[in-house]
Amino acid sequence: MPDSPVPTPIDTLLVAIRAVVGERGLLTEPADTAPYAEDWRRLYQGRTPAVVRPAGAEEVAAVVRLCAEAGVPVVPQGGNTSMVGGATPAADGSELVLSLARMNRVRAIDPVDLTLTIEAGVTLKAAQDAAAEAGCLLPLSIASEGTAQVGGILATNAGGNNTVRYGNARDMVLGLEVVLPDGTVWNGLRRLRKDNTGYCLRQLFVGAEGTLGIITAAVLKLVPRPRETEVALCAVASPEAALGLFTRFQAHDPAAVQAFEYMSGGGMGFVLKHIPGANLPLARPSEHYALVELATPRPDAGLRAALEAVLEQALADGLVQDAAIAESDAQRAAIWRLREEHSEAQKREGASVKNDVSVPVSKVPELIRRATAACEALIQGVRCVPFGHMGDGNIHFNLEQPEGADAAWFLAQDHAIMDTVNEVVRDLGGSFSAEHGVGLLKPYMMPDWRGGAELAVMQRIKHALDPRGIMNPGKVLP
Ligand code: 2HG
Ligand code: ZN
Repeated sequence: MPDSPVPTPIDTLLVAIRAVVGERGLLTEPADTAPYAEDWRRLYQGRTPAVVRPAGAEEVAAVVRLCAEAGVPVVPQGGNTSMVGGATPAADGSELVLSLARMNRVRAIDPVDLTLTIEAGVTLKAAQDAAAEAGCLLPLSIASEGTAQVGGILATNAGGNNTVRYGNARDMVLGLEVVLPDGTVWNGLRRLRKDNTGYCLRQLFVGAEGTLGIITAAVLKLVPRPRETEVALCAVASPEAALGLFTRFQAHDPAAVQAFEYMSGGGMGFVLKHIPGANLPLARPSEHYALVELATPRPDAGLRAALEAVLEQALADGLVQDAAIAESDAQRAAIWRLREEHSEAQKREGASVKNDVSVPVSKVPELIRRATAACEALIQGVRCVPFGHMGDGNIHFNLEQPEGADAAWFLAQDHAIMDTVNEVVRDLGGSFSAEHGVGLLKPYMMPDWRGGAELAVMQRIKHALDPRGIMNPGKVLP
């Protein structure tokens, strides 16, 4: 009789994990695990012996405890929409992926307290819908909201379209439930507006990208549902004109501006070319566009009149060349789609290098001009595709490969491109990562940008909470 194979330490660990999560909670077939091992951008091809899918926080805790004892790293994963490889396991197959997808219950909504208690695996879209059903708004909106999950959104402190008015994911968190790297569950699901009791632990886990623990549930702040919403797409003469338009809306009523986005003619061209059903609601294409959304919970606020008044004056003054105001929910969605499909359209056009950067809002036009000139000087024929959240100073200064160029050749220059853009960003007092985080892509930038006391404190915190280094290794810290 042939000898039965000697079980490896991973086999032994998986037997113990299976006993915790059951058959449904463990994927080990390569065909099943493959989608969890690659990032959305396809920058990182990882490998994993298993994807663990626990059904609750206690199961997550038991799995993490087993992994800690075995010294096997864990990569927490939500909707796997990271732009920086933040949820991708290493290529050597040494790390387990822990998916939160089965933990997808809305636990409670309180329209008086304006709170939503929710598990990590709920998609942002489902969370928004739950809030809307209760007559409230969860004021966080990102292009990947149909797939991205609440746990990942909090772990990465996602920003998105409404930061100008409501802040980032961090600003919406009242409480958290977290599984720590030793398998302890910290239940901090408090829903208090005031709670001044020592270090603010929840904010430590928000933005840590799963390197300090696994967020399993959260209490989020809601706001009253808008009663009037207006959306307009404007052709503008320049980034400076877009900024001018933004300041006019802010001067008119800062409490009404819910989003203010910039798009370049190049990016819009990719959307019109690659996204089925995308149509420009303007007479002709422009080199620059602004999308504005106004919203208010006040009844009879007269937002439409305000929008028209600001736009008419801006047209008369030459800031705006043409504008389309949405007349229905369907038209509002169609205008937003032109903006939200930018990433997908860019992916279909070819290889791209992304720079998710921020500068003071007043410096956005200068960022666009200077980074465009610097990148065009660096790579002949490169196509600059700046777009994004002008109202909060976060521009996706993305670059598309020159037409007909080799994708691998272009991608091999990603550090040179990112460093070129970052030089301008630094000069303007900005940040090398505005909302996508650091992930696997940008830890090499950390010593330069966050070195000295800041990085040293981060490393001490990491070591204190995760002395064995099993939580999402290789991400964030160099
Ligand atoms: C967005 O704002 C996302 O649409 C993705 O943050 C941006 O693809 C990108 O660079
Ligand atoms: Zn964005």
